[in-house]
Amino acid sequence: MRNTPTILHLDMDAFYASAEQAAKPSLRGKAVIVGGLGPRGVVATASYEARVFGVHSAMPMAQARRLAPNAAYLVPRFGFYREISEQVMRLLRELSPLVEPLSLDEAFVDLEAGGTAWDEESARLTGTKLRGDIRAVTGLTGSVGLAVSKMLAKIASEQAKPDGLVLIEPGTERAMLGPLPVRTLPGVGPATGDHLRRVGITTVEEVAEAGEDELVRLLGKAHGSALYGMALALDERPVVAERDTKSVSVEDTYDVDIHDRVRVRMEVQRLADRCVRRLRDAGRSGRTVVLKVRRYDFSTLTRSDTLRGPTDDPAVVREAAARLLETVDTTGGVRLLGVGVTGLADFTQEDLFAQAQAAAGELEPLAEEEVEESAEKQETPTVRRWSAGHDVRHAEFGHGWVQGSGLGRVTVRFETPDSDPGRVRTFRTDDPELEPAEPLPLVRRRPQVSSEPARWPQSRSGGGGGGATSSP
Ligand code: TTP
Ligand code: MG
Ligand code: MG
Repeated sequence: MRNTPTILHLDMDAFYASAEQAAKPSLRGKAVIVGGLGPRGVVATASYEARVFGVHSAMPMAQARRLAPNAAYLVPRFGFYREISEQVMRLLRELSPLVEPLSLDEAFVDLEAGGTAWDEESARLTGTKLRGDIRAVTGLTGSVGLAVSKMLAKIASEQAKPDGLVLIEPGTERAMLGPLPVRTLPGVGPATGDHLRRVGITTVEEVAEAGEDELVRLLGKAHGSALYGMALALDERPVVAERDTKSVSVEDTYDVDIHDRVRVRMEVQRLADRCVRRLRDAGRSGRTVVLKVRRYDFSTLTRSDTLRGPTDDPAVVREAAARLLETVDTTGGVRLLGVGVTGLADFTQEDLFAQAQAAAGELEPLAEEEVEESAEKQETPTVRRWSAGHDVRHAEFGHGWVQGSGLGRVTVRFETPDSDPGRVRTFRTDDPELEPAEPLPLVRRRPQVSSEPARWPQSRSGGGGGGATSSP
């Protein structure tokens, strides 16, 4: 493990909700809740103003409405968030070739590998500048954690929220971790947390005191040892750059959550077989078997296991997937299962990748999007549907967004990211002057930067900072 705090973790603040607030001036400073608005809908996220009422991600939407009846309720716009995410990831890649995105709003960056930080001071400066650049380019805030390892950097960015930066000074890690609840450690979900609490372990310090043998007895070999290591702040996982991931995977979403453990096991076996068929069809083999489980509350876990060598043997993949399943608590029910094989074919370079994947075995919040998105589409009847929050354009009044609709009427608020809060007007849903529109950029590029034609900010890469992007 390195001894400089040069691993950076960035996580955007209340990402979807902040993006909506930036797009809609009338919602700034207000409670905003983004998520599925259908009968099975859950909260994707809530603005910090809405969190005051106790609303949080993965909560059933009905409950959120009871807690915050006056909040603005919006349907997510994944394409829009993805564009912002790409802007953020571009900024990160200017800091280092080693950028590991974990989801749309979150990534690790190895600053040392990029030569952009080598000690505490340079790390802090780089993190501060990054926050300014993100603000300037996207109009949004992100929180930064800096530490000697991925685990600690992520804990630091959590502590920095919202809109802050926390650097964990080398040497203070264990003292800092000690009093924190066990749930802070990656991989400790509600089930493991409960399990540990029942034997009197509630803090990280108590995990460390319990000792490895005791934890292995409680949680099994893999999970127990891993947890013990984390409690001692040991985390050797490297930041792994995204590569053109060579992988094959299959997954199924279930109409009704599966509760029966036997049935879950059967489904995993089925998926493993299907995955291997795809693998063989492509004439490939792979070393790392990945299991994905989305639970009733929308929490999504990914577990992976790297084999000694590449395989396309159904029995081997099935066995690995089954083993991974045993590390996941599914008592509340399962809504999606997936099995994948990665680290395919050309195993010349893939060792590092495979190792990191295996070491990771961590939360992968990716791709909640896809599911919700398709659920959304299925609901769409042939009639025009005006989803709350989506952009529209009116021939006379210009750009706005749908504030609500029903009973043949749609209410639109006319405003843009750089306008003042706008006025509301109501139309018939079939008004020919009203049409769906694309989201507008959140930050208008100022056309006064030297003689360069207006282009995406990219002048920042060369050393010494071209100055174009420090926040106002
Ligand atoms: P998070 O980074 O977990 O949450 P957040 O950015 O909304 O808030 P913060 O980081 O400040 O605590 O997730 C990023 C986005 O992913 C979030 O804005 C919405 C989406 N998401 C879901 O759709 N479902 C979920 O259960 C979670 C946790 C997030
Ligand atoms: Mg976030
Ligand atoms: Mg996140």
